Amino acid sequence: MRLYFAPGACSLSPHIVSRELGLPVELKKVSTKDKTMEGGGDFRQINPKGYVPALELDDGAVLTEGPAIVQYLADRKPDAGLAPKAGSIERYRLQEWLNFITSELHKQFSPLFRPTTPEDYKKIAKDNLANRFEWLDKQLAGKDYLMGKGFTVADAYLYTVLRWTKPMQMDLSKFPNVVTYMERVGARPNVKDALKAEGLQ
Ligand SMILES: N[C@@H](CCC(=O)N[C@@H](CS)C(=O)NCC(=O)O)C(=O)O
Repeated sequence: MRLYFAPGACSLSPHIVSRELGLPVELKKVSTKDKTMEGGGDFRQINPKGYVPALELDDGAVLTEGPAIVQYLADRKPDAGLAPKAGSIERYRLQEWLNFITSELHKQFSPLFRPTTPEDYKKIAKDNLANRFEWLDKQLAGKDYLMGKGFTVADAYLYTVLRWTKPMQMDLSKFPNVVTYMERVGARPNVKDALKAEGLQ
């Protein structure tokens, strides 16, 4: 399998998951700005939507959309427990988290990275995010990970997205459970390895 990624982007989530599962995945670096790929080529030939992550399977099929990719990876090694069994209520809880992260967090961050976004709107987006962090902080009270004791693919995604608070100079200190959570996930050896492989440490 080959994972198309950009350092520190949302593709870090499936990258972490592949390492946590011990699945061999070749990394292919993409420029999200001009859609070129390391070694040459136009990334839009791989994913016409032009964004990472994209996962190329061994039969050449390409899977896109982070929440789908991480579940696909987890289902390759179900015993690892990175996603509950398909059809179980716990699996829907995981999907509830993935959808929250993608729509309520990830896509609120996206305009903050665009130089064309008006400053007034950036402030609104940051305030919306702070409201979500307040709720998230309560959910994390007394928990090691989003689903309880065990690390799941939702944690890989949440960690990836919350890392963006740093470049956006968003203060998380008002959310102590979120801060502790970030330290806990960041201390996982596979997470450290993924950051290192993306040149982020
Ligand atoms: N809906 C997609 C969104 C992916 C996305 O926003 N990717 C960003 C990096 S975090 C990107 O590649 N942006 C470049 C672009 O949209 O042109 C998913 O969840 O996978």
